[in-house]
Amino acid sequence: MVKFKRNSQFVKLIIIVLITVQVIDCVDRDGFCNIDKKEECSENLESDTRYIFYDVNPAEGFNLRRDVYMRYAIFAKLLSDKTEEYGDIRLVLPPWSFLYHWQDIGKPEQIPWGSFFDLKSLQSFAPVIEIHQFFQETKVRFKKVKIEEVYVLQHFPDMFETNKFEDKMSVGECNVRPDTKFFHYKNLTSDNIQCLSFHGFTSQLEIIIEESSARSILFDRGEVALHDYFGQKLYWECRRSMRFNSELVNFANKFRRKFLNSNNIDDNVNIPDDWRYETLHRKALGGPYLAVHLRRKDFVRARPTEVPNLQDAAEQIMIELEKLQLSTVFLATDAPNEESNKIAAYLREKNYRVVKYEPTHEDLIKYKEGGVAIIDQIICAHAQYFIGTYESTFSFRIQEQREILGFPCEKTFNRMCGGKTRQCSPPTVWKIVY
Ligand SMILES: Nc1nc2c(ncn2[C@@H]2O[C@H](COP(=O)(O)OP(=O)(O)OP(=O)(O)O)[C@@H](O)[C@H]2O)c(=O)[nH]1
Ligand SMILES: *[C@@H]1O[C@H](CO)[C@@H](O)[C@H](O)[C@H]1NC(C)=O
Repeated sequence: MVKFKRNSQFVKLIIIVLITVQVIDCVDRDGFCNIDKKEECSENLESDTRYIFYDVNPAEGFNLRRDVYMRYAIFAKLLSDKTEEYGDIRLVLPPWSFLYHWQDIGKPEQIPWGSFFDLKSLQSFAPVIEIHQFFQETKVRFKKVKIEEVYVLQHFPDMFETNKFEDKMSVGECNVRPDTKFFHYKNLTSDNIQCLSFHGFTSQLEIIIEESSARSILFDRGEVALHDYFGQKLYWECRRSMRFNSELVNFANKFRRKFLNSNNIDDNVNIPDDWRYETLHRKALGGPYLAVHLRRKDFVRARPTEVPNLQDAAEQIMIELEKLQLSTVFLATDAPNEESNKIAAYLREKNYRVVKYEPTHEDLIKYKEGGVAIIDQIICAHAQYFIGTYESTFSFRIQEQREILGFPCEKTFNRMCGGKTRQCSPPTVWKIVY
């Protein structure tokens, strides 16, 4: 993302300083420890455990990261079916820090997955662990852990020029100078970092696992590798296992009861405690409200023809409320308050009820922006009818949730239209598969 002006002396100097610092940093010092030197590092490391790490381009948001998780969870699940060949596979979950859209609080928070998701449920699909469990398992008598092999995935520069779309990978020159510290931990590093030009599916990374004897491998820029099973049964199993943290679910359910007259029994969205017992049905009714996810901020600039202006958004919402014979809209949005207040004012003027979840300061500290986003998503997922924003991964995750809950497709795959005509193609329908 950062572009250096090569002619600037100052930048050159900075680069030299940075390189020098990094070279010094790579030198093996006392206290560095290699995970495979078992005697030195750890008494508890089980001998055939292999840790797979992945990370994602820092510029990617929360909801795309959830999608990248699925690629690696499925990958790890399939590898873990081959214990004979690969040993005991564990996928180490990348903690959440410095997310692009989230407020920068000046320090990496390293939020564990359990804050947002139900870890047990994730583990009932794939052999995933939190990074603190990895630290625990590799523990004592050393200060730094080296990941034995790091592959920074990158696109082939010529991919779109040559149109050679056959699958391929090769270790080569790095397009971007890679980091030597991982997940913002000072004590997690590697002296074996390679760039892997890659075009293909996550499953093809199995070749690396196969040919390597490393006990810890990190795939950085993991989003470069694509889904193998997009939209298929395995994809949906993985997606269904991504149950949310129960505190967030309880909070959202309370909110539904209190402000939206919505509960699972009346809404007919009761799902079993364990995702593995879910079955296909499309009988969900949802609560007596329309839910709208209105993505604004960067989308207003990036997709001007797809995102309506505020008055237009309000008018589209009114038309839908009228059609549905509903009087309440739940509005989920990243818009600043001035904007969402304007929309609400248009609607209230016409006697519609506008409900928004506005987290208190305590909510934000407790649930963080990710938790707050999930609460909004849960509430949207339980509405009688949902309208999302074109090509927003935030909206996609809500649509998936509604597929899991069993809503008829036509009540889920709808979007706000931009432009004057208010006519736009409907979103792609990704139906759940069992
Ligand atoms: N609470 C809340 N947060 C939102 C909403 N819409 C967007 N956000 C925030 O804005 C961020 C950006 O959206 P994401 O969908 O995660 O980012 P992304 O992966 O780049 O996806 P796009 O929406 O496709 O940009 C989210 O992570 C949320 O923190 C919303 O309706 N409610
Ligand atoms: C590395 O640092 C983190 C936090 O700073 C700590 O939780 C973890 O235990 C450390 N790991 C090791 C192996 O010392």
